[in-house]
Amino acid sequence: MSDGCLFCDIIAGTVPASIVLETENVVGFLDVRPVFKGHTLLVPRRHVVTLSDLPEPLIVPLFSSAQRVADAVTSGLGAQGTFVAMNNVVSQSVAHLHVHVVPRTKGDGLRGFFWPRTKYADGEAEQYAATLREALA
Ligand code: DGP
Repeated sequence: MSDGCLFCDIIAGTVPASIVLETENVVGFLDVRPVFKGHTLLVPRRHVVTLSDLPEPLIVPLFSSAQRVADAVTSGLGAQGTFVAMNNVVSQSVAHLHVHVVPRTKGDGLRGFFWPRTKYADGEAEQYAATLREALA
């Protein structure tokens, strides 16, 4: 619990939200400004800010809840698929880790997740891969 954290207040029940799922470690509630109706946020009860801060024992509880909600928006709401995403620091408007589960259907017109693409110069991809392998070692 972190003072002044909106999502901690939702978890505590002091700020109202449309609750979708509650488990020992995770709460899911509807995003107040949904991309599409049923857009759900999954948050760990424990106040952590980014994915890097999430303790390992909470990874499976959080992402299995996201998986369950993704299944529920297709089976329950009739969505064809989902977009599952998380902002970390950049574009993160609430400093409490949250996974977005957005219902998707072909032709739904979603254009907001347009990412400009770039290209690797010759040999550059292998340099990036090597740097990442080193960072992971
Ligand atoms: P992000 O921009 O990735 O940090 O997503 C934060 C989301 O939180 C955003 O889609 C809107 C949602 N949100 C902001 N304030 C509230 C609130 O008071 N209640 C609920 N249910 N959702 C909120």
